[in-house]
Amino acid sequence: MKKIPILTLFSVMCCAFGLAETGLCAGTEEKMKIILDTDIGNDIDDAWALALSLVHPRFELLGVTTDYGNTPARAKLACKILHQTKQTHVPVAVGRQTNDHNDYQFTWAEDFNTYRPIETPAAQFLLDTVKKYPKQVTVIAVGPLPNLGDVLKMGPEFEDNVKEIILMSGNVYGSAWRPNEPIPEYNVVCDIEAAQRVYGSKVKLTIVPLDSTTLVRLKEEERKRVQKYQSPLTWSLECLLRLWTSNPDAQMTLHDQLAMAEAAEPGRFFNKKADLPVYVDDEGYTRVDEKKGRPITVCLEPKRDEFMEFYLSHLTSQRLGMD
Ligand SMILES: [Ca+2]
Repeated sequence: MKKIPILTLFSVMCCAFGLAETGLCAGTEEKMKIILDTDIGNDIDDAWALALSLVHPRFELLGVTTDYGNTPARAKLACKILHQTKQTHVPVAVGRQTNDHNDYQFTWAEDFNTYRPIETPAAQFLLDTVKKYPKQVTVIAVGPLPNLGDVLKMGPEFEDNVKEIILMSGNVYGSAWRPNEPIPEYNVVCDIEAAQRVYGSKVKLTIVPLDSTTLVRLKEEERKRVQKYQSPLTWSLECLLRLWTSNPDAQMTLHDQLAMAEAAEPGRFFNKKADLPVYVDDEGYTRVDEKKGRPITVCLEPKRDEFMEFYLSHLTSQRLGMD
């Protein structure tokens, strides 16, 4: 009789009991090597996206690189979250600092030095890591793009060795904020030259644009579900959310988490994925143009409730740092 591998058997059982639908048995799949490139500390969604990279069983987080603005302060936030959740095997690399602005969330970690970033700058760390694991590393970038712009400028090795890039980036047709009126999206417009370099590279590229992300906001009862779970991770997320919101009723838009979810389970959370010839113009618009663009996968029409259940169930699936 042909033997069935134990992992295969477990996968079948997961499916039989519906666990595959939740993604909570995804640990049976091969791990996906990822680097998260983030402007954590600006909007609140970055910290909450980092959280998903820690708890989703499919991800093997090889490192966090901080991008744009006050990158050392951003790195302190990432380091403190990793410390609180006992994930200090994950290195944090500081990106090129472009200003010294002080974002509200920085106060949560400004005196934190227990776990420190590595000495290697972010662009070099990106290059070293993709060379160490050729064609195996997915970079998920959820901020402006100086680090990726810098590493692409360093020569062809990054392009040749990275597996793919997934961005929270751009605005193609419109958004919940401005239907049928695309705007220059923040992550693009902060460093247009870097964005042009990334969009114009030969790397396999997927974007989750404002068209989708602005449709996904956290309801108060969903926030309470995370709050009530009581883990080092959810305590950290709630602290940062309070610092970010001047108004207690303010809602988070889940821009960056949606890009992270697309990495975890490609296509599951969108009704439409289109390969479109996209390029970044000199004002920071992401334009569809057959002549100027190259094929980029654009994630549209998010399945808001399915994504949210997936996301919240993972945030409340394990208490990292308490065992
Ligand atoms: Ca971000």
